[in-house]
Amino acid sequence: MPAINSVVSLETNEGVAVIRVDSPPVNALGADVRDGLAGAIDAIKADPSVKAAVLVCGGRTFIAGADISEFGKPPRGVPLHDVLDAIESAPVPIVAAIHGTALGGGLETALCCHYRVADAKAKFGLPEVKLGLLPGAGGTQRLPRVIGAEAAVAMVTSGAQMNAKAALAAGLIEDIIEGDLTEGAVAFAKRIAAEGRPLKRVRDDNSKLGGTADSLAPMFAAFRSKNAKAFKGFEAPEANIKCVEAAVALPFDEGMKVERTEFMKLMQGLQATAQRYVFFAERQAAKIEGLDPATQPLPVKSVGIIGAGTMGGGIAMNFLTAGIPVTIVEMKQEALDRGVATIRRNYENSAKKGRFSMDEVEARMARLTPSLSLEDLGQADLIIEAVFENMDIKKDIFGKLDRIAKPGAILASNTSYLDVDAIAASTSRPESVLGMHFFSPANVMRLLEVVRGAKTSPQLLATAMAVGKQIGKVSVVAGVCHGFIGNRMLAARQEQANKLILEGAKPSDVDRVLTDFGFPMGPFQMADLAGLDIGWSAETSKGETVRDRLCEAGLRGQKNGHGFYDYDEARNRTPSPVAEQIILDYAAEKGINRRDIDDQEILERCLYPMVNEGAKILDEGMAQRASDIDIVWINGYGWPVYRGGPMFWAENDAGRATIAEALEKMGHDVSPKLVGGW
Ligand code: TC6
Repeated sequence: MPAINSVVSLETNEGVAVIRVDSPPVNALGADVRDGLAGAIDAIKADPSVKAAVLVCGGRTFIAGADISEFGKPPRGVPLHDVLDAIESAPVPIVAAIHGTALGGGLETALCCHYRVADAKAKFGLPEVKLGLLPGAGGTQRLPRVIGAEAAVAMVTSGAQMNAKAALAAGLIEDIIEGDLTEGAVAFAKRIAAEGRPLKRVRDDNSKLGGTADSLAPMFAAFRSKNAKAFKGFEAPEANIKCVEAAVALPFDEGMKVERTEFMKLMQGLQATAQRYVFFAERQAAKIEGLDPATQPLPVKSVGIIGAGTMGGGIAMNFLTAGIPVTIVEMKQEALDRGVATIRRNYENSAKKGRFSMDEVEARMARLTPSLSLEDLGQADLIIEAVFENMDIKKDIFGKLDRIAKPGAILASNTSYLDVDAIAASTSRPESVLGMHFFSPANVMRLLEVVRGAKTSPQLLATAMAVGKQIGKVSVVAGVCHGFIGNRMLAARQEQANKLILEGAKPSDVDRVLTDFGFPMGPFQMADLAGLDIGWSAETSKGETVRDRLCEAGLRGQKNGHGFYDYDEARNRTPSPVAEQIILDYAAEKGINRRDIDDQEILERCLYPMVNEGAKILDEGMAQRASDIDIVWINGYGWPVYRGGPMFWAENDAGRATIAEALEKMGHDVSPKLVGGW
């Protein structure tokens, strides 16, 4: 095809010009693509033989958006708005031919074309909100003019994708093409040219908005209040809503000005910087430093799981859902039956909510083989142990697995704290052993810490990371240390939280400060939810900690309605006077002087030591990079994504020097990396 430049080509046959973008990996709208598109439109304008054009992409997807790596850098090439204006005002109809994912600037480009067709698997979305932004290339003004303001506001504030069938029903595309997409789109273009169909410019058509500013005001108000909790702390959703309101209330060009202003505000803010950072950090986390590029992950076609409790069952669901057969082993029939029944119930509940069919429930359950014998795991490619956190039990199991598992099988422990090297030493093949630490509920939480032992083979590590991706997890490599990345840092926060309530802060103060910061819950709400009696027993309790005393007084957390908080039937909570008295008595007994503690001190004492621990993790090489730590905290512990993770926050918001100085004053041992940078 004749090239316009290195990534865009143009070829005209029988009056139809085909503009083809080929810019791997995802045809993002970088400067070359924009220049090429502008060049192609100029060429079409100059060629009177062209009666219609098709815009199509090579590779795995239609344009997947603006090139995020250009954001925040000096502008290059033809601006996107100029390219889109040129497409929209072209003298002949342009048909977008969409496959893969038309996202962000990609969908905005398609919305400037006069017609849109797609293959049956195509998906459409404006995910800018997930980057702390809004679709700033006319998306907030054009989408409502195509699918209506109500559907558009939901789409731009969630970033959710629409499939081809729904897009056809919503009027976002004109046709679904069976067979070759380019051929189908060219045939479509010829037809509209022959029929002399008009150039449909989305900007000129207000008929689908669905109402006026007045008539739609209650819809916007209801939308805001329904989503208030989900949008809390985020700046981008409200900016997106304002723009869709402007699309309804104002002429197109005026609406575009509102969109521009709101876009620039977001683009210059810290939230968008943080969310963009997280986008790349997540992809970076998948990469193993120093891995020989020739290393290929091994195929994992069957999985064994030891333990059918909450963790084991949740872990099993990941694989069953991804189509991988699982053999799940328990010691007693009753526990096995209970575990299998829980998996079935979870799937049935999802099916009842309409997420998939009952047939799908049966298909998933059919991949599950319950067993009472470890011997049944002999053929599994990957075996994950998810039993009680006890080193002796784990060593015993791994000793047995060493005898049973086939050569080359991955032997993984779901331990959250224990020494993976010591577990590996109980086998004759430590190179086959690693940690796969899932987070509860394991079928829901996105994080997976893959713990690399001293002797773990690089190929097995690569396989575990690939498996994580296959089951939809965000996987992060961690080294062997107590609590790995996440729980090790959590312990630093918990230590301070426990001290704060003895020194004068209330548990509800600590929780409030952290939820105001953006965490979904604070440490004491979390303790109540998990159960105060985890790891506690009446026989061995020595009343040494506040938690021991709460348990001794019968407070167990949410499960019995009493913990740091009292809970009513609807799980509304109020601070527990019993717990408060226990804390006061404990502090008095230990001779701790109570004082007023302000919110800033709570925040600093909870978060600064966490950052310090993160820096020590880097000092020791227990995480590959600071951004991996951020990915752990965002995906496993509810760190607000718009604050970019603890290490990003330290670097770009709180300030490393400020944190180091404060920690010094608090008497902490400050990490060299916190002072010198990571
Ligand atoms: C926007 O459009 C704003 C418009 C307003 C302007 C005024 N830019 O995810 P994968 C890279 S905002 C640059 O592993 P998948 C990615 O880093 C944008 N690079 O693949 C990775 O690079 P690596 C709105 C990008 O098949 C490689 O491509 N659009 C971009 O699992 C492969 O990515 C979005 O937010 C980009 N836009 O999923 C869409 N996208 O190999 C963001 C990807 O060097 N992208 N890369 O690590 C996605 O959601 C997914 O990448 C996907 C493909 C669904 C397109």
